[in-house]
Amino acid sequence: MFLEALIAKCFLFYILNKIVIIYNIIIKILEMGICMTYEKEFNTFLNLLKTEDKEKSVLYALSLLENKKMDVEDLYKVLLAPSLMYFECDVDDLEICIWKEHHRTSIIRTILESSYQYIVKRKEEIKSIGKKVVVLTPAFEYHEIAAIMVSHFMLLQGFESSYIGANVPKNDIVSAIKTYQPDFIAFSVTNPYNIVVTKQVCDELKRYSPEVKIVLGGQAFKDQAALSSIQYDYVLDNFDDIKKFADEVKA
Ligand code: B12
Repeated sequence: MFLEALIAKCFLFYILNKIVIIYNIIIKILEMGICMTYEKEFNTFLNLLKTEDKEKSVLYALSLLENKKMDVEDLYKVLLAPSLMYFECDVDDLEICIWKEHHRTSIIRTILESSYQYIVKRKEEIKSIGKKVVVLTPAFEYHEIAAIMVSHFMLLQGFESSYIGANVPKNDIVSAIKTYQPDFIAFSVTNPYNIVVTKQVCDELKRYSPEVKIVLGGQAFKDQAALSSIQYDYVLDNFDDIKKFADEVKA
């Protein structure tokens, strides 16, 4: 009797847990406006990604830009970012899931780099705001998709933006700052373990190049406590914040 009650309780807890997870995913997707405007495109893209057909996935995403069904900003916000953020593995074997995730990332990355030509095409309509930004991820941080997207969003907002890579050691950051003399340096940090290294770089920048304003973003800073030890000037949460940031710092 006791055992049956315990099993029933566990089952109920399991179901409730799943409902909460699904609810959170739906809310996040709703927040990003997917269900409203681009539901069909998102589902088509996701189904192609699930088949792991790189050729079809890349061509489909680029056709949306080519046929002006979406602009670069919406492609990133509505298709590319969510397809990684909400990646769900369809098998139980963790080993398989890892390379499946890597494969999907490689598809997204190809689309991301190919979309650059559409930013170049829009160059004439983009008004320069007279500010330079260097975008990167610090040493040990390999998650770079958001950083590349951020750099592209910055270009679209009129910044002169240079993405200098992932896993960039402190000395290379200092050297890039000396060479480019940017107004801003934007860090994308995903893994909370990399807060320590971010703090070290920010301390150094504040000591030797205080004129360069530091912008932080990424999953590592979702927890406010992570920011308490770091010297920074701006913290941004998502791509929409980049527009607000550009409006604020325009020359
Ligand atoms: C792809 C991926 C990888 C790839 C990255 C490849 C690449 N070239 O970038 C690889 C395979 C390398 C990888 C490795 C690892 N990963 Co990983 N990875 C992911 C995954 C699936 C997607 C990340 C991504 O690109 N998302 C898309 C971008 C657009 O979204 P985003 O980063 O959240 O960015 C948003 C905001 O944060 C913001 N933003 C981010 N940066 C900035 C900066 C500025 C200035 C602004 C304005 C905004 C902004 O804008 C975006 C839109 O809102 C996530 C899953 C997830 N749920 O996030 C796991 C995930 C991030 N990885 C995770 C882990 C644990 C790892 C590993 C430690 C695994 C391991 N044991 O080896 C390593 C760590 C490697 C390292 N040293 O960095 C965990 C992190 C958990 C945690 N919080 O600690 C996650 C969440 C998976 C999970 N559910 O456990 N990973």
